[in-house]
Amino acid sequence: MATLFPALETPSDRPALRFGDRVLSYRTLAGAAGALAGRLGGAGRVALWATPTLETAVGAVAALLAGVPVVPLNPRTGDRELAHILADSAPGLVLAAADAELPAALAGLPRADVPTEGDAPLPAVAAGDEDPAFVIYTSGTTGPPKGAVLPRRAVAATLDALEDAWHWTAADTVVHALPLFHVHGLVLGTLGPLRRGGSVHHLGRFEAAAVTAALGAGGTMLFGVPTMYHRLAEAVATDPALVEALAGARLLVSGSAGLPLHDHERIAAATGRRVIERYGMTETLMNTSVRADDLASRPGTVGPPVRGVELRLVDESGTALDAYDGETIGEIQVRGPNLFTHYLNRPEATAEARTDDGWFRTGDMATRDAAGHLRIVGRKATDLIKSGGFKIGAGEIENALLDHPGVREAAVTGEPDADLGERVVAWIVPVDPQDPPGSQELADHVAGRLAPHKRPRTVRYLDALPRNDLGKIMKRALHG
Ligand code: MCA
Ligand code: AMP
Repeated sequence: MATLFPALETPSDRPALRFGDRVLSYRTLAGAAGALAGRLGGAGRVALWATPTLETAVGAVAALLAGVPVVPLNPRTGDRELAHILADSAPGLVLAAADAELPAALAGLPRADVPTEGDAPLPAVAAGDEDPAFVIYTSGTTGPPKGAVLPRRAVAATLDALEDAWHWTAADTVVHALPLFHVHGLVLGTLGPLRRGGSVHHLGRFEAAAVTAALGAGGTMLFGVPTMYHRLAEAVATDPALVEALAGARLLVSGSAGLPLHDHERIAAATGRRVIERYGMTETLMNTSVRADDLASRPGTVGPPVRGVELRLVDESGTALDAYDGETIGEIQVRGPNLFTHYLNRPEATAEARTDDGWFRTGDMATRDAAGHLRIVGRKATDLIKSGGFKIGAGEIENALLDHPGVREAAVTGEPDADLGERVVAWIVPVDPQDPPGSQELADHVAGRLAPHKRPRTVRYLDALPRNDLGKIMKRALHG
């Protein structure tokens, strides 16, 4: 296949990556990534210690140049989840910044420090379109996260479809503060600009002042999850510099969860700018987006399918709906070059995810209006929680909580949260009602085993969980 990064073939001194104060030009990126790529051939899969740093971006580019699949690791992953990901993906090497301290679980793996300078030539492209580019772990309703295997053509197809939808060019600088171990921050926010020959400006961590400065310093597009736009919507009331910065951006893009209308409205009222939403999923990369030239469309929709994506709504029997009425609700199913190939080591889950004729079942429920614009209204599975834009399975948290010696029974649900969209709530039946484990202790327990973003933000104690005649926990009764 053709290279994923044409701009590396004729390197220039234009900035490719900026992380805080550290900047790498296309020339230096090509030289550094080329040097690392030359050492990766035959490594099998490589794990990438995905701190929000230059090194993570260089490491991902190097592995893609070498045709070696990348398994991004959340550097905050707890011990149990990390052990699962390592056992499941069996990387042959870990890529990390030279100053990164790696946990004991990675000590047995050879390590390659990611360089940020070098002048090696690019390796010849050895990988094909269907070869894997990434294995990205994503939560399901039960059990540990599954590794979605994303082929190189899916990465190329999705980024090129967004070029079309967003009029994305080499002149754009994408500003963001997203984590680099998921599709949003890594594929869209980092590889996206590099595929166009444009720039990335990563803020390190999300803060309104940093957004203001980066947009003021030449940023043209802002990518964020709704929690970030919610915080900006709060801030615009008292921050004229932020208002000016947002008003001057070419495109404000939100995704990973739905952006509430109230936040849309507050940002539009203060800045005169419309935040556009796009809808994607780890397994499918991007499915739909409001187009850059369609800023008049109503907030709250995620737009029509992007180029190359076939999309249908189906009813409960799996029959395709032909309604374009903005009312009839069906499950979104998609087909196209943007799709993953399989879940690593999970043939049954892979088979279940698709219909016999190759449509991927997203589990998201939506309506579609006369113009073909989707409005997402919910999810089929109540056991999937979206908090801060992270997908979190209730089952994995329940299992972690049940490992705590003070917990007899546990159920996990999501509750609406103005900042996070949804908040993880744990319902606990303690072993000793007189001396239950505290909420902070349970949050630390989950954060240490799984990841901090999966920790319960609220813990409620019960004498017993509501169960039906078959003994199944009735989660709907919990909130009643
Ligand atoms: C708190 N912390 C803890 C604990 N409690 N650490 C260990 N144990 C604990 N008990 C730490 C955290 O690690 C963090 O450290 C700090 O305290 C604050 O964490 P937290 O409260 O969780 O942060 P937050 O304010 O809730 O974060 C909001 C956020 C974040 C920044 C918006 O949710 C975020 O980055 N979301 C992005 C999600 C995303 O990229 N999703 C894409 C996947 P410290 O202060 O040092 O940081 S979806 C996708 O890819 C699809 C394809 C799509 O469509 O996009
Ligand atoms: P993940 O599996 O973490 O990649 O998350 C994918 C899920 O995020 C989708 O299945 C949707 O439920 C949700 N999602 C992503 N973008 C949007 C959006 N713009 N509006 C509503 N939900 C979204």
